[in-house]
Amino acid sequence: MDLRNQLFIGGSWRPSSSGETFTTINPADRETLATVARAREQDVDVAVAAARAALSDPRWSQIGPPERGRVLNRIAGLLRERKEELARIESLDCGKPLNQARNDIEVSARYFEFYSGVADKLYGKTIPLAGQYLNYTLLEPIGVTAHITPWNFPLQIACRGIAPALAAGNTVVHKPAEQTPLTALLLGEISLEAGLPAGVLNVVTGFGNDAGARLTSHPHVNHITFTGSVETGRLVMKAAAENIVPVTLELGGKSPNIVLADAEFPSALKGVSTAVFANAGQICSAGTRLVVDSKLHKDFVQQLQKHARSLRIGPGLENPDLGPLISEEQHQRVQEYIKIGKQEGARLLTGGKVPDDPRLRQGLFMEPTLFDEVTPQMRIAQEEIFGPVLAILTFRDLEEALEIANGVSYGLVAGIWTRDIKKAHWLAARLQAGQVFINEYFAGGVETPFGGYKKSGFGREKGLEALVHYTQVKNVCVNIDLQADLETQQGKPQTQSGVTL
Ligand code: TXE
Repeated sequence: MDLRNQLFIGGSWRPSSSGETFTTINPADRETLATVARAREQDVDVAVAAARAALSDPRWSQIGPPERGRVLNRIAGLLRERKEELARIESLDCGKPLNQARNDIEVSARYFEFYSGVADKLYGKTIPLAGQYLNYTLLEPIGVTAHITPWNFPLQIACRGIAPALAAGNTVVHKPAEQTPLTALLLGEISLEAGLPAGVLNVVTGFGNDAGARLTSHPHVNHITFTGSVETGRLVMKAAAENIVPVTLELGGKSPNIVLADAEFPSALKGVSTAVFANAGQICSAGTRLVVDSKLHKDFVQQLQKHARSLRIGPGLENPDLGPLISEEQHQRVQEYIKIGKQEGARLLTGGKVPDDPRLRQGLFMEPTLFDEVTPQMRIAQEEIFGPVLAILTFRDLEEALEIANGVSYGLVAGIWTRDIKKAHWLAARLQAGQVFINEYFAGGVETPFGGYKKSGFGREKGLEALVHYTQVKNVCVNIDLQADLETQQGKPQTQSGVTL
């Protein structure tokens, strides 16, 4: 694949300053897919300087919100035009089934479309004050925004942060995950074609410990949006603290699907399966814990087992149900957790190994895996595995279901399956999760606020809520008291007012 082996900085392509490159593999066969430039600290510095210069470039700062919106809308259009090409590249680079990759590109386009419509609606307020004042607020861009993204939804997650940042008039430096750098580079190309001025979006492909670390500690970065692991999130936050820079962190989860005895059986079954097996379980909001009423447990699990065994595994381009895992590390990690689950005494119902199919031998595949008789304190019930592994737990009453569901350090998403609206809302009100789905999972699009409680992070992305991260409020207070001026001119004594801080 020819992806120039270059970084996208200041609207043009350039090799990394050291001339170094690295390869990205196809996880379906471990073959090299493409070679890309490896950005080091120096390259990040150049990218940040380009983004900083673009902030005051009149081609960006003066074009006005409607035109900014139009440029974003053109990006959405070009993403759609190149949907098939981008989806195939995404599928090859991260292993996901082609249809899921097609959806990723459509959602990426939606992010640009949605935020393009917001660019000219970032209104301030007028605030009535006592006395003769005109007081108003302005929403200004925050400056250079850094975006560090993971490999599970490469283009979607990038666009989730970049589109609102641009809509609000910021500039961007994006470091995609080293495992999946390809579509980010194409987004750079598309943005230029759409008329985004040079330097407004910069893409530095590289690794976390040098390029990523430099970006998060750069003194001219004004906001950091990070999606990834808790461990790296902590480092990002520490780096940001040095420069007193705000961060938005989305750090994964251990989300429960609570199935009550009166649930509509087939849709709950389908929902629970999709929640854990889509993208081979490599989703921050995957439903990786099934918390099922003990009365329903036997039947439900039997059906789920049958369903899991019927899922097709294969290379993403063949459009299977499950593609490969992203990397050797992730493949090892999932197998390690399967070992831990067995050692902890959970009952392996199905899966738990690399598929026997010789056709899949070269790839990083894992069978869909169900663990029954899991107890809440087991590591496989507490820790994020990031693979197609479901931990099954049972409950006897709603209080217990809630206690299990909330009994982890994460709080990203939760699913509830029941026909009883009172029970559903009783749970929804008490669940510690940024998004709650009732008789559904993964619903909602780019419009709905998304983010974590507890260690799943903070700040909300998507929807109008995201814009708060990419704007800063300036309050302007004007004294319009003509009478006071008159009295001062006449030499009347003025009383000194107090100070409100
Ligand atoms: O994540 P990292 P990894 C979870 C999931 C997975 C685990 C490890 O449980 O098994 O994390 O995955 C960049 N400064 N999630 O190692 O390290 C890195 O280059 C700045 C959940 O891939 O967090 C990449 O671009 N940046 C998650 C990004 O951080 C650094 C999605 C994510 O990598 C850096 C992915 C540093 N010091 C993994 N070190 C979700 N929330 O969806 C790394 N990076």
